[in-house]
Amino acid sequence: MADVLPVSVTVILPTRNEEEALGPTIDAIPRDWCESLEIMIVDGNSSDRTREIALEKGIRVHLEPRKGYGRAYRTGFDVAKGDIIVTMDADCTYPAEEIPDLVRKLVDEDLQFITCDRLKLAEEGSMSGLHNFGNWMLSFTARMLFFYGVKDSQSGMWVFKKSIFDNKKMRPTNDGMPLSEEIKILARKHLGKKKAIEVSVPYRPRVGDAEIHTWGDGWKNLRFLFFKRVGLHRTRTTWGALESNPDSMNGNLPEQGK
Ligand SMILES: Nc1nc2c(ncn2[C@@H]2O[C@H](COP(=O)(O)OP(=O)(O)O)[C@@H](O)[C@H]2O)c(=O)[nH]1
Ligand SMILES: [Mg+2]
Repeated sequence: MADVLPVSVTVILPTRNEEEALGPTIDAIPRDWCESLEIMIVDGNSSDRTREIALEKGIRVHLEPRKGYGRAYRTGFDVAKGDIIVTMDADCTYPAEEIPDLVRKLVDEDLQFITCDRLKLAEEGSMSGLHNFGNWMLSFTARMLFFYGVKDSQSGMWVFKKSIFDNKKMRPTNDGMPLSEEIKILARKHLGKKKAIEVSVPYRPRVGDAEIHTWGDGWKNLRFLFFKRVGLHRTRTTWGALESNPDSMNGNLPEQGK
């Protein structure tokens, strides 16, 4: 085995009712390749067994009752203990086995931010025709509006140094799905093309049902891009976790379904 990387890493998985896919997603994350590895879910009040499964697997559970994919990350980024953060959906679509190599690349090449492009290596059945088209439309629009050159604006796998958020301008503001395109726009803008890069990774069919509303989310993403371009996007909630958010580290997590 290659040397253990002298870094601390947190893998954040946002979850909302992912009881089917969460177990295999956690199991696919390689262990013992870095000095310290924290794996956590930021759970959006799942009503199925999601949190129970995470606890059974021995990973950290942070409960963020406020709704939204972006909200989960804006909380998770704040409470993560690692110096390097890795993000993925908890639905078996992203290649967890690539995490060590991606982190090694970040460190060896002295990068700040890596976003993982899914389009080039997408496996059959991973994206429906409509999602593929929507994704292309959004990525094309983002490239036109921001000239930032990222191919896959909607990818949810990023590997980056937590310290990028020391610069408050780097903190994404959107609580929904548009956080995904927002973080890439910010990274390219504030960190530059040399330190914020895109690499291609495989993308696989989802396990379990998605809650994404194709038309509604697509429209919100598109609207966000235009508002952001003219500086009219706004944030409704503040950066970071609420003090009242339960966390398995603090032993105040309520039992699931209670
Ligand atoms: N905490 C939290 N997680 C969410 C929420 N909505 C979606 N997720 C999770 O975010 C990830 C991305 O959602 P997904 O349905 O896979 O969207 P898609 O990949 O764009 O089709 C999944 O792991 C979901 O379980 C939410 O409101 N709160
Ligand atoms: Mg997904």
